[in-house]
Amino acid sequence: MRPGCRQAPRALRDASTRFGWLGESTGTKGFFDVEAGHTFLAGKRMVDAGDVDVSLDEGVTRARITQHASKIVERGSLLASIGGDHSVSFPLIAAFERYAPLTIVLFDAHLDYRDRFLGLEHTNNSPFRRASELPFVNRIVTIGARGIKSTDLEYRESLSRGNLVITANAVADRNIDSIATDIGELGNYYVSLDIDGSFYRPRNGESRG
Ligand SMILES: [Mn+2]
Repeated sequence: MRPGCRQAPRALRDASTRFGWLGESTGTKGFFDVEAGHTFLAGKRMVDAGDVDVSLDEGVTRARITQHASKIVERGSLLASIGGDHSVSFPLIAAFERYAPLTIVLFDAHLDYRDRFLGLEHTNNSPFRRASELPFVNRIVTIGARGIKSTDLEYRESLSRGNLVITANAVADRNIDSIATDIGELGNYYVSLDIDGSFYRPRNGESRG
């Protein structure tokens, strides 16, 4: 049974045990990728920093996420955070103040930029709207927008703030270099990858999510 994204951290840990012996045998020598013909992460150490405890009060949970992420970011480590749903992105981004001005690169079918959802300020529909209100966030580049779940209001509000939205069709149709030119220099950036951030062109009748 796969009841929800809260299971993701555990599922990824389970899956990663298949590769545990690789890390053991290579230590910090890195990982050779046969397709890239390159060794990645040489000299780097990867640490599972555990889970953030979830409170019944979601405001407390958000504060804990920022607190835990800050400890990792402040020591200059690269933070990779996995799961729950997209609402975790706002408290995570809040930990990156030292990297101001910060650009957010979002691979997602949706903008997740609603001001309010069902009257609520913090949901998985709003993390990048809340992030856009942080004084050190420069702009948001959304890549792969598609489907009908983003509203015209959030789209217009995002653009009027100076954010960039590149649709999934544009990624499929256009030369990647010309898209990179549109995006321009990123400076410091935070990457968020949603599970539906894909660029293939759906066939007729296929769900667009
Ligand atoms: Mn999404």
